Amino acid sequence: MRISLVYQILIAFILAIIFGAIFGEAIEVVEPLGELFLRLIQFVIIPLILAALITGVTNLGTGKQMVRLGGKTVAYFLITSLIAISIGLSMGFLFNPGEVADIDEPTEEEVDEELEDAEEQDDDVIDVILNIVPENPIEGMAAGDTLQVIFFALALGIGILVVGERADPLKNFFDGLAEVMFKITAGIIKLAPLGVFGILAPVVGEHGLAVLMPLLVVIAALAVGCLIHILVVYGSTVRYLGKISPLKFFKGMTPAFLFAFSSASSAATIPLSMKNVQENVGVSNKTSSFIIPLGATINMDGTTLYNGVAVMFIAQFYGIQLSFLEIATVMIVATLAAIGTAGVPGAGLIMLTITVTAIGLPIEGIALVAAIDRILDMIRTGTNILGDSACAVYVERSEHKDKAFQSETNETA
Ligand code: DAS
Repeated sequence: MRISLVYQILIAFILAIIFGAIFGEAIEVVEPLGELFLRLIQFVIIPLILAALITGVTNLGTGKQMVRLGGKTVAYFLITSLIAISIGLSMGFLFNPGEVADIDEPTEEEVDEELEDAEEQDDDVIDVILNIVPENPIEGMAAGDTLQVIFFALALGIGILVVGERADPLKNFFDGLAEVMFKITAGIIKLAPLGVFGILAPVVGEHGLAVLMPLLVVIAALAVGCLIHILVVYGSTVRYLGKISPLKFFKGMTPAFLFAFSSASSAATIPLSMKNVQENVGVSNKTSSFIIPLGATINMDGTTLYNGVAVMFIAQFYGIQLSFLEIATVMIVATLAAIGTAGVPGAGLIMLTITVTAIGLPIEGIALVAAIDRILDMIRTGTNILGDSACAVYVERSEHKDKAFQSETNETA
């Protein structure tokens, strides 16, 4: 009996939690399994993003369609990010984590440890956005800078659209490269259950309840906020804009969600997100090739929501009353910083540095949440990838009206 990938990943996810809880830090022996899988994903991700995006753009048809579809996509990303930061700030008010959490001030060494990372990231929002433009696209690709690869791919794709027929050989090359990369990726994805187990079990083993308990209120505030955002914003998107059943969407996206949750990397989840949104939800390759890689890098609702919760937590912990202007600044800075933060593990903590600095909160506050950042990152990343897929469903329906979702197959991935 062949168990579909959905259930294989679900079983691996549950086993990882059980084995991690039973064996504690000893379970780290399975870490190489997770490492191997992540390396295989990193091996394909840059050429996959490049080819998928260029093909996604060049197959959109005309430049006008590209502008219309791109406009809808970015507008959706910005609106849902603003909703996310509002929910995050509200959860901060509601759960009052800064008062409730029974933790001490971070020690000098804890602060220094976080500050050196924070100082490395002493960019402000403008620098972070400017960094999207590669000084040298090949260098950006070699460095695995997904934001710069996306900028390069969009420029090439638009260039091919503008040049037209004379660029057909280039268009055909990237169509072929995308096809080959999808095939290679499909083979790698079959190992996802092993990857989920190898990545998640050591995290569960390392983060025993002792580490999590004192900050459980922060985890709860983020988890409830993300659940509300997922059910209300994405549920409404697929139901009223995509005109498909939310149940079908959430079930279809489960493998990608579980992998994103385990790996805490939207970029590493791109292949599985594309497979699930195409095969289980019925979004066309054309729409998903454009939106999923783009969204995995510039659309991070979970991370933006987390910024709202964390800013409130730090302000409350240090007894600082945020003014309306400071709250408005957080909303704008967090939304913009999400565009410039790549979908890799820990990106949210970097973004928090930018947000905290922007309103003059004590930067030491970063150290307060650093210990449990991996757990918070899993929740944020799972939310991030669902936002990308919900956007793909909305755009698919709005671009293809009644012809949308015809590519769906019954088999779930
Ligand atoms: N891990 C990031 C991602 O891959 C999210 C984050 O760090 O907030 O989306």
